[in-house]
Amino acid sequence: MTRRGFSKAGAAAGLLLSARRAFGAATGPAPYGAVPSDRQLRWHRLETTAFLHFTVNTFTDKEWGYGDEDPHIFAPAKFDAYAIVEPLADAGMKGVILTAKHHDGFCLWPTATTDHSVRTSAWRGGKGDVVRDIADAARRHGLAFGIYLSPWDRHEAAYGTPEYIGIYRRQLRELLTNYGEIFEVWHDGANGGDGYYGGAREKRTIDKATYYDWPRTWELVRKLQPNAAIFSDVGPDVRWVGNERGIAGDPCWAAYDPVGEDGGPASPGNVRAKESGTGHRHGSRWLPAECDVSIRPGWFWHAAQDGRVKTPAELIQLFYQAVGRGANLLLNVPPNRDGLLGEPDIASLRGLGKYRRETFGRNLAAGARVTASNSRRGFAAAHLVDGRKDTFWAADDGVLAADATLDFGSPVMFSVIRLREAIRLGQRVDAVAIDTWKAGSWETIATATSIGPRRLVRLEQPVAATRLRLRVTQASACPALAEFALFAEPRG
Ligand code: FUL
Repeated sequence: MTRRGFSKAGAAAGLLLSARRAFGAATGPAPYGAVPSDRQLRWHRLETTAFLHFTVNTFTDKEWGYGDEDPHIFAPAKFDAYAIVEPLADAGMKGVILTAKHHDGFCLWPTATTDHSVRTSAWRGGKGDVVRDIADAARRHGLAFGIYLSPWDRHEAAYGTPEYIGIYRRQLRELLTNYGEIFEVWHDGANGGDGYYGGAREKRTIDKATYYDWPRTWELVRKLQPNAAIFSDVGPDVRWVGNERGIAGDPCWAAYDPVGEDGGPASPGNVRAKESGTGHRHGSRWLPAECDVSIRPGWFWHAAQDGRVKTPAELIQLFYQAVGRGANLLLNVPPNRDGLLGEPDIASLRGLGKYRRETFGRNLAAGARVTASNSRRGFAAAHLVDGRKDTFWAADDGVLAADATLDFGSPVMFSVIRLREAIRLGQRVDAVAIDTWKAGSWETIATATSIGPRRLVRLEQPVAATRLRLRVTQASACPALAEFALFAEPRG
């Protein structure tokens, strides 16, 4: 900008400021604490995504392949990516992450970095590409596509030497340049140990803190896929929740400063997992939790587990324990040896999808008359029920407890409450209570702590109310809430 342009802009800003003072124009609250990046905001909106664990293990009945598997055993005769993704989309999944390479080192795409891939298998005469097919199917069903690339490679002879880091990065480069937009890159923390290693059949341990030189790998991801969220035990965009049961802490704060198991610096594979579930209330980094869990006991498909697929009711419970606490749910549904999802898995996914559509299809609080104990000018409490995510109710600076009352005119029956903060401004609210007006006084029906991108409160019984009050009982900065919604679960 030229100096003249600059002073013109300065004058305009000054005018705007004095106009604001004169007419009392709205000024939003200043952000509080850690705030999300645009990349993280996009990731939050996904809420539920699916994981596909699929590789040679599917055919050997193992969870961790040793790395000496013959590529020919990978033979999913009826593989149909479109059929795999359809039930995921029906369940409301907004993205799908594929194990492009698991610890056994077998690559599901025809990589130039190794012969240990679909290219040397008999499947589709060596011309198949699982990554391509799933990426295309995901897009056709409107889902984002992401990749899991195991850092630990039990097949590769160079594993444990600096040469392997080059191979890993070349594999990433192939995946991040040839398959369109990638929404998430998943680096797991299982690292080193025994394996085939090109025939050495030995144990190799690596220094988790230094071997992979993660900052440089993350730079590569940023360069090739600037919109992709990077997941690991320590982020940098999304953190592991600290368990593989799909359950977030309660509270679950989006902010987090990961610490290593011994209290020193953390790295993927070395994090105090028990703190990852709750995060840190006043942590310095916005690093939200992702809850990864399998629909079956194992991550990979095993015939013996066909009878142990989680029921729709169990998936719904997980949805509340993850998504309802502000985390994202990453639900693994492993393809079988045919290269399709199993019937019991599909049935449970359909049950989840039906429940979500029937419950969340209609917001019963929409259009309620809303008043508040305190509202900042331009940030009225009516924004809680306007159905928009970009508008919000905010209190004046310094007001840390405030309430909003919703009047429906006639009784409304509901069993789920959804709250959302205006998270661009950070996580500000510490605790809330919800009351209904009953026989002349307020009665508390629910309390909750962290909200962040969302909080779902599922009541044990449906409640009928004509008037309802949301009380922010504790906040670290004036509250800024984008949504208060009510839903009725299907009966029976
Ligand atoms: C872990 C792996 O060891 C498991 O096999 C699985 O992939 C899980 C999601 O991550 O680190």
